[in-house]
Amino acid sequence: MSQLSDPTTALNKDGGGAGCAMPSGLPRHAPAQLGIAPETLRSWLRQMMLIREFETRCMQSYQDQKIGGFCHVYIGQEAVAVGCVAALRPADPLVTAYRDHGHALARGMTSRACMAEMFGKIGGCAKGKGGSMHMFDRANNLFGGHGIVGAQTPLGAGIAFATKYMDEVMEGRPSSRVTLCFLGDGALNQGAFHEAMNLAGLFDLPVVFVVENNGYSMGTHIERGTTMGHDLSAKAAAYGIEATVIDGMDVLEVFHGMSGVVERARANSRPAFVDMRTYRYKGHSMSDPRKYRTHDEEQQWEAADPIHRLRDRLEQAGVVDSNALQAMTQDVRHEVREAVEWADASPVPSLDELHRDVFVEPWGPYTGSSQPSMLGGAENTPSFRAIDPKGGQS
Ligand SMILES: Cc1ncc(C[n+]2csc(CCOP(=O)(O)OP(=O)(O)O)c2C)c(N)n1
Ligand SMILES: [Mg+2]
Repeated sequence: MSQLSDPTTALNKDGGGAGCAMPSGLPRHAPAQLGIAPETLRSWLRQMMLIREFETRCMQSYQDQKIGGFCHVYIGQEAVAVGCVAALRPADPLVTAYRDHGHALARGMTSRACMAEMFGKIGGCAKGKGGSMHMFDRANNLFGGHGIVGAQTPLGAGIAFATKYMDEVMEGRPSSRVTLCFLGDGALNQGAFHEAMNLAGLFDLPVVFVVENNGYSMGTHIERGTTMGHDLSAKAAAYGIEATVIDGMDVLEVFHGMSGVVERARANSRPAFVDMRTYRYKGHSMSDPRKYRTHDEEQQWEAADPIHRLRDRLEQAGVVDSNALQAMTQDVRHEVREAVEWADASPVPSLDELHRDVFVEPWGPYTGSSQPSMLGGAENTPSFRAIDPKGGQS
């Protein structure tokens, strides 16, 4: 079995039992300590449990044909989203790929808005027009959910350029925000990713590219599809970008490791790259029969379960007891069950929603004319000068 697909190697090397198998020459973060407030630790456990319960109910709802289209669940990877978001400030932007429900919930989207989006209903975060792969939450600085592999990487660089420009050029102060841009290991082979890394390096953009390295792109193992799959830091070295390897099955490791990476990116306004070692327990999507990996491999990773790991540590440290755990389990179940009912009851978007929210509409709403209104063809063409900069039209 390869090193990357062996959790016992990934979790037990490097002393202390908690670090990933570290390729030499990489910066190492300190071993995780429990130096975190008990209520914060409990909230991380609850968030991870919420994501798993949410995903489990999504799978059921998909089978019940309440959810259509593609659906990629995040079960097994919960510690990554929760630990990374905990290392951010609320104003730091986040952009990700299509396996995005966990990021949305960790960032603060309500279970209702997330589930209604899954169901394609108007109560969803994108009014049901995006679905599973397009979770957006402007209030929580979540810029999607993107279905084209690697498409979010230039967006991540662009968002970091925008925040840096706003801070440094428009406000005349140091760059203050760090963008987290998540991608799968499969996206490493997209040209867009390399262009984004190049520009981020050239322009000193404060963006952290977090590779959720679950070892597979659909059914292809990383070593079959990606050069230097055993040491992804080589990709970053080519662009002069610092790389860090983090054990993504341990939320404490993720938080401690990412806190250092994010704060260095903030202080120096420089990009960073993280090889986040993790595993997805389920198939690539709901239609994946999972014939490309062994049951033995899956079981080994499941034994390193991120939720059980935190739960056990918190129990040992006296931060939770069995009553508290039971209450948390019930609470999370109730929240997700209620979200499913709410999503089910929410109306579908009306037909006129088809033309809304597609482009910014400085020339007014779509009128149905075959001639674009800005060319002067439509009867109610507003002149450019009549546009109110505050948003409405005079
Ligand atoms: C440009 C492009 N090529 C191919 C696909 C089809 N596709 C969807 S997901 C996927 C695998 C990506 O794997 P990875 O980046 O490792 O993410 P994971 O599913 O493991 O989270 C592929 C090839 C796509 N969506 N976009
Ligand atoms: Mg992958």
